[in-house]
Amino acid sequence: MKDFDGVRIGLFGITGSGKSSFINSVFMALHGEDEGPAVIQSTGAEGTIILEALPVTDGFTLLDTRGFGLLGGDAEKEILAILNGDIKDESGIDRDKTVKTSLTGVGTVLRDETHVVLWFVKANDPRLHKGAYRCHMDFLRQQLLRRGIAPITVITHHDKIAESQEEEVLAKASAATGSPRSFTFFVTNYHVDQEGDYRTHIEAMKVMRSALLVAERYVKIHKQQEQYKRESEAIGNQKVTGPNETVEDFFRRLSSKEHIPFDQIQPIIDKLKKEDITTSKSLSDNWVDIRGDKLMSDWLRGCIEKELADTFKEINL
Ligand SMILES: Nc1nc2c(ncn2[C@@H]2O[C@H](COP(=O)(O)OP(=O)(O)OP(=O)(O)O)[C@@H](O)[C@H]2O)c(=O)[nH]1
Ligand SMILES: [Mg+2]
Repeated sequence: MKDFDGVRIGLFGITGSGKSSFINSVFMALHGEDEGPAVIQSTGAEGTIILEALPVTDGFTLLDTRGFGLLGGDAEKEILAILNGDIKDESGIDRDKTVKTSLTGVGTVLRDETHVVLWFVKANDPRLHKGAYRCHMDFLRQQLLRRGIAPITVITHHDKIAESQEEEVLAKASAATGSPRSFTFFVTNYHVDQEGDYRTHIEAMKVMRSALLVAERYVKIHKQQEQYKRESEAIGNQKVTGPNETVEDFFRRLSSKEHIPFDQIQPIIDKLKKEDITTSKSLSDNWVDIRGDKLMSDWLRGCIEKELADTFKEINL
């Protein structure tokens, strides 16, 4: 792709959760180096100070971010700015200044965005066990959902917990970040007391394989949305947006407006067609019967309702 530099993988998580160490684990596994390029925390010193973009190969870049004590207004905004591509590298962060970024992710440029999120959690972090972590993640979970980004959770410090605790830690971490179990991984990074071995390599590579799969899917969907947008702009006013608009066109419009991945919508379109609902007008007429359908999340239901109301507002007058 001409307008595309490669996949951008964002690493996020509270300070000390092992983001930089993980980057080094990846570099060591891929390039056989004795140490990686990322700056690790040491006693009395801060870890990652700024955002660091570390190209691993031509195809992908790891974005090492500075962790926060706990998530809050500024931290959330900074993460959104990195997700949106409004902060692309170390030159972009000045914590004394407010970053301007879109809350909804509208108007972002695909090549600058973060295409996949690795969320780092420390297996022995007491906040995970007290449930504080889950509350703090609420806002970001919603934001990632809106953008169609499925976060991958990396539970570091695997060596610090007993095997009997694994199940509980896995359940709590995946609930906090919203990653399914299949996207939640344990990792023991290289660290001072323990030289990494082949297990660290394998764990790091498993995470990277999933990250690249998720990123590929994200980029594909968003490319497709950009193309739909261009096409519908080209067709311009010729497009029927009134009562005869097809359900496909209605959902295509909604998908590019609200950044909804089209594959979340396709099953709904298929079902509507089976029920002979082929235009946005018949969707509107039959909405009372359809709105309870389990294929729709509450958020998507709200978006459809709003769009139907907007579409038929003028006609009903
Ligand atoms: N035992 C153990 N220690 C680890 C592991 N991963 C990281 N560490 C140690 O945890 C500390 C913090 O690791 P970093 O990689 O600097 O954490 P970070 O998330 O990059 O921190 P910030 O840059 O401040 O956000 C360092 O002392 C690492 O050596 C692990 O899997 N097991
Ligand atoms: Mg760091």
